Amino acid sequence: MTHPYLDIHPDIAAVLQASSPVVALESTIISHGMPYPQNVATALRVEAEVRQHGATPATIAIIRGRLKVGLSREDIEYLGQTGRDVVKVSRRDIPFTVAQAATGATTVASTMIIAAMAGIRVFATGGIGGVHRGAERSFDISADLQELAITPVAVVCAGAKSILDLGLTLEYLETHGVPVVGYQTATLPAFFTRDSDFKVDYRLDSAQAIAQVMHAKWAMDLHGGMVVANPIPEAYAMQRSVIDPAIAQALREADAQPMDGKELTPFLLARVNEITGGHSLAANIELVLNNARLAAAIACAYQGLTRSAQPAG
Ligand code: PSU
Ligand code: MN
Repeated sequence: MTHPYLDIHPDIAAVLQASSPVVALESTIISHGMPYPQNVATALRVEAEVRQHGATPATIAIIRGRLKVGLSREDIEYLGQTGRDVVKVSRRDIPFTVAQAATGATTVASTMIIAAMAGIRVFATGGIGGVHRGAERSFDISADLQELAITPVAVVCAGAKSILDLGLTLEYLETHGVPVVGYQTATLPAFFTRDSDFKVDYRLDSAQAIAQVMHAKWAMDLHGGMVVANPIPEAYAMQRSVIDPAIAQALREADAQPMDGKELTPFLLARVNEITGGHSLAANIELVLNNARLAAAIACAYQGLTRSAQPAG
């Protein structure tokens, strides 16, 4: 749990020491996933939601070269205000950001790495990266998927946005032995919508059942993570007839201009937000809060299981 490059906020360190539940949260969703100032407000609300549901939130980023588990309000405000000008840090970028004492927002992949270093097993976000449409030509496959293959953290998300090729994303995860669990659903949710044309691997209906699978997986040293796909609450779900054309338009625009690998996802996220106006942003915020609640419940259940598995004394 200690590491020369790692700064765990003292409150979170105490909670981890006591084997109490902690939920990791990422920071690229703040800088690159939502516009300011809603991104900052949402980040703070998500932390509060985790707390209200019995776990301690740990928002993760790299601040002046330190791997931070638990951000200050100023850190969150800085990441939100600087937005897409903040460096987006995935696995590849971590050593450079650290060596150069720079500040960067962590993606799902790099947040998983830092969470695992700190001993945190549950992580809540909005959507994960995946295999992009046209990947057979572009080779654009998010490093998030490879991270899920090797790093032992359960990622609670609302599925993946259909800016991605959902079928190929599932195939990739299957190849790498990453289970995709549907929470109270047998179909893969597609972020803004509760379902898609694809099935999840397993449907589980309670946080306890999900925690039992995590516990079994890691007790057997089956390395790697898990995707827990949690559909957006019915009241905030969008119509496919609204969101699909917006995504199609954003993809056409992306096709028409040269773009660096890591710029594509932030571009698509921002354009979909702009094209659909406030509607998709409101949906986005609600699904993240919903994931924070489920992640907190899973973290509580998981800690209960690890405690009872420890020998008394
Ligand atoms: N999908 C979203 N919102 C996000 C992201 C993805 O709906 O904020 C962010 C996450 O941080 C994710 C990253 O890890 O984008 C994936 O980027 P890439 O496709 O370049 O790997
Ligand atoms: Mn990519």
